[in-house]
Order: sequence, then C-alpha cells, then structure tokens
Amino acid sequence: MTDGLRVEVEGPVATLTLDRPEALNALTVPLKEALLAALSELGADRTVRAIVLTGAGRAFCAGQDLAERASPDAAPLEVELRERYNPIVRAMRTIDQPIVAAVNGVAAGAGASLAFAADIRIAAPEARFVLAFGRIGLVPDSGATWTLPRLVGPAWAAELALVGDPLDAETAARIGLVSRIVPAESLLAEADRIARVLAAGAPAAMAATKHALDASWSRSFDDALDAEADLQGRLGRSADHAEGLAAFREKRAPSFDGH
Ligand code: LHQ
Repeated sequence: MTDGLRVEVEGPVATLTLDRPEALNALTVPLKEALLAALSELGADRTVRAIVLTGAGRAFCAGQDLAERASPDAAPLEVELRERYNPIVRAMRTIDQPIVAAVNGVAAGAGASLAFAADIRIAAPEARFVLAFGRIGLVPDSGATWTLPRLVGPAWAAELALVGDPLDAETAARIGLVSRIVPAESLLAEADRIARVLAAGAPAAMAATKHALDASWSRSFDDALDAEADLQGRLGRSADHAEGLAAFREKRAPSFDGH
C-alpha cells in the first residue's frame, strides 16, 4: 500500500503532492505520517529552499479520511490532533523554507487547514474552501482557529468557520485568502515559478522573514522594531548580504549560497 504522498525534488524546489485522488486526497494515518516525515526531512535539507504543496486529481485535500475514522482502532480525536495533525502544521510553520500551496480544487476541513498553514496560497478557479468541521459537529482544527483570522480578519473567519458555506476561489482572492487565481492548467507551473523566485532569495533572510511575520502576532510594535534591528544586524554581516550588494552594483542577478 502506498502512503499517498508524492515527493519530488528538482534542484532547490520540492513538490509535495497529496496523492489519493479517489478519496479527494483525504488524510489517512499513512499519508499524515509521510507528510510529517517529508516536511521534517526537507526542512533539514539545506539544498531545498522552497516547497510546493498541492493535490492530485480534482481536489486539494478533503481533510480527515472519514472512512478511517469509522474504524474501531481510530485514535481519539485529541490524540489524532496532538500526535498527527498538529506536528504537521507546526512543521509547516517552523521549517525555514517558505511553502506555496497550489490549491487545485476543494480544500475541506483539515485540508483547508493545511492550505492555511502555508506561507503563500494560489488557487485554480475550481478551488473552494469548505470549513466542513461544523457540519460534522467539530471545531476548526489543525491550526485553523489561529491561521484563519490572521489571514482574513475576524469577520470573515467567523463567517467561514460558523456558517461554513463553501468559499469559491474568486471570493477567496477578494478577501485575501489566496493571493491569485491561475488557470488550472498553469497552476503548478506558476507555483513552481513562485517557489523558484523564493528559492533564489537569500535563505537566511527568507527564513527570518517567515518567522518574523509569524512572531509579529505576539509582539508589540516596539518588540517588532527591536527584533527587526537584531535580525538586520545579523543578516547585514552575512556573505549573502555582501553578495546582494555586489550583484546590485554589478547589475547582475545575485547568487546566494546561504552564508
Ligand atoms: C472522502 C472524503 C473524506 C474519505 C470525499 N474521507 N473519503 C477530523 C477528525 C479527526 C481529527 C482531526 O481533524 C479532523 C478535521 C477534519 O478534516 S473534519 C472534515 C473532514 N472532511 C469533510 O467533512 C469533507 C467530506 N467531504 C465532502 O464534504 C465532499 O466530499 C467535498 C465537499 C470535499 C467534495 O464534494 P464532491 O466534489 O461532491 O465529491 P464527493 O463527495 O462525491 O467525493 C468524491 C469521493 O471522495 C467520494 O468517494 P466515492 O467512492 O463515493 O466516489 C467520497 O466519499 C470521497 N471523499 N471526502 N474526507
């Protein structure tokens, strides 16, 4: 039995494809374990500088595999969250590489939470977000109560989480949940292009930016100013900063090696 995850690394960009199209890429235990293992391995691999997350077939991810939950062996929900889902979304936020979610189709339940945990979201016109939790008597999980209000503000977060109507791609773009809509046939190419732009950046600066944006939510303005000064001091002494300045002077593209 395959675990339902395809991992492809081409140069500095890794693409993770949730690959159980017959079940709309719903998340089983083997798929969750494979996803966490892949994120951990890629996170530790300095040659990988950006990650694309997408789904095979017509869906991005339908969330928890509901057939699996029917098994008498299924772990209690809090255990499933603490041991499987939370480590995945935590890894997405703690690894240094930026993650681009290419939302090719429906993203439901924890599948939507995965998209919300990425750094950048682009979507096909066919994409929709379904906060399907309420319909099955649950709360948004896998980080969605944290990520969603930060991405779209409290009013839309409440509407999406409580009313739960499917959100189409156009509205998702309008409220800022996805940054752009791309025709389905070019979605992956565009995600790859964005990932390669990110991968061409100075890795330490990319990582520091990702983590500083997250940390801002629990910082005061003054603390953020201090943190920026500290980071800028450290990055300003890096070889990559010197390379960036040299490339500007010499009117060429910089080549950052992560030092
Ligand atoms: C599926 C699924 C699925 C299995 C479609 N599982 N097969 C929960 C519990 C534990 C711990 C932590 O957190 C969570 C969080 C969650 O993720 S809760 C939310 C779980 N997800 C859902 O409630 C979504 C369920 N699916 C749907 O509402 C629909 O399938 C959507 C709106 C995603 C897509 O609708 P359609 O485009 O009409 O497709 P479909 O319903 O016909 O599905 C196609 C096939 O995929 C079908 O199988 P079949 O053999 O009949 O062709 C579905 O059974 C299967 N599938 N979602 N989550």
